[in-house]
Amino acid sequence: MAVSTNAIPTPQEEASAADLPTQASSDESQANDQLAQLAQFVGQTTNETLSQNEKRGGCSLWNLSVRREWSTLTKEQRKAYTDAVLCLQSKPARTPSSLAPGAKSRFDDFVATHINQTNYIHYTGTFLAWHRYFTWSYEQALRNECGYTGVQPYWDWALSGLLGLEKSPILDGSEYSLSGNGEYIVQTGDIILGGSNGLPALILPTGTGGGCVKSGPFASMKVNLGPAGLALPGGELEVNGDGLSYNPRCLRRDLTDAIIRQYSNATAIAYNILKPKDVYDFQMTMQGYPGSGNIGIHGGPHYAIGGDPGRDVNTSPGDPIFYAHHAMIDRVWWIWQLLDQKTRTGTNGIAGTGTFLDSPPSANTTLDTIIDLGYAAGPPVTMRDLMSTTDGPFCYTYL
Ligand SMILES: [Cu+2]
Repeated sequence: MAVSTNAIPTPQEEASAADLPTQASSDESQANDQLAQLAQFVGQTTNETLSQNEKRGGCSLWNLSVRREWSTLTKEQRKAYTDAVLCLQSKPARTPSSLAPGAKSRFDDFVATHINQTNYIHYTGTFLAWHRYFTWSYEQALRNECGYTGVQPYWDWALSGLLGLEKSPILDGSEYSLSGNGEYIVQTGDIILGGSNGLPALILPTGTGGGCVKSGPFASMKVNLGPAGLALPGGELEVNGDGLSYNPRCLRRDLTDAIIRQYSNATAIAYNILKPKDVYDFQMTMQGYPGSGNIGIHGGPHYAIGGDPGRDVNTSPGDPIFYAHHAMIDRVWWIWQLLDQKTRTGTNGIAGTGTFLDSPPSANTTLDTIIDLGYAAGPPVTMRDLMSTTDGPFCYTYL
């Protein structure tokens, strides 16, 4: 068969800054394409800067690790990840029981640290960097303490919105997922957030589960800590003291497609990357401006998982999906940062103070602010160390 002689071989498509989208498409599939284009461009940028100059932590193209979406992992890779999580849940805690009697395992050390610091790491200047360090430290624990040789996977929420949560590879309940929905139970009333500080309450629907998770790798896991602020259907808040005592119970989930589709679809993600020009707007859009009626792309998946500890901001790392969710949060931040690397990985890439919505008022977060994960992991580092995924202690990128 003859081949046309004037056929020009298609060159490997190089993403250029000039071709990047500037505004989120309201069309879900176009927004997905925009996100892929942005991720490709910043991935390229990451690789270029790595080959150009020396990085503080010695990060190079040779030791760079690549975080991937759950559904792109092989079954063996998925199993290796959940096996390592189960291993972490079987190792004894380092947190003294005098501080957190409920922390029984190394997995719980992370939950206890998050409970302890909840009011200092959400709606603060440290939110993004703290959770970046937390997720990375968890990944390191899986690798160094449980023989995991893979990388922390992330969860593309838009994909789950399109497929439906229960049909998503990450939540389908199979042995190659992070377990799935909880058993169906009758739930009465909606989830009601806020409304106590003069701002309008935000109403969220319940989902299709609500009971204990009964299949997949985490079918028999015990949630030991919390709750410290669990939103229950009907509007009650369940609090068990400071959340640090021993309170073993099953992992509950209440998968809610309507929530993930409304708040964390591809358009919302692209909007969160393209619209905010400063980090204050970026992180507030992501967490939801209080009173705006929007819980943001960060809140969406937390509440779409639902259940216990899914609806408890304090105890949420008690559900193993927390880390894949926060890897995606980190990926969105990584994309946003690299679209204006100089500004967004330095002083001007930080906004906010050390307390939840600056209440009570506290000092501004700076590059010198110290982040300490307590007994979960160490060492304490400064914000300066956490602003780049390749220049400092970290050496990873995202596909
Ligand atoms: Cu958090």
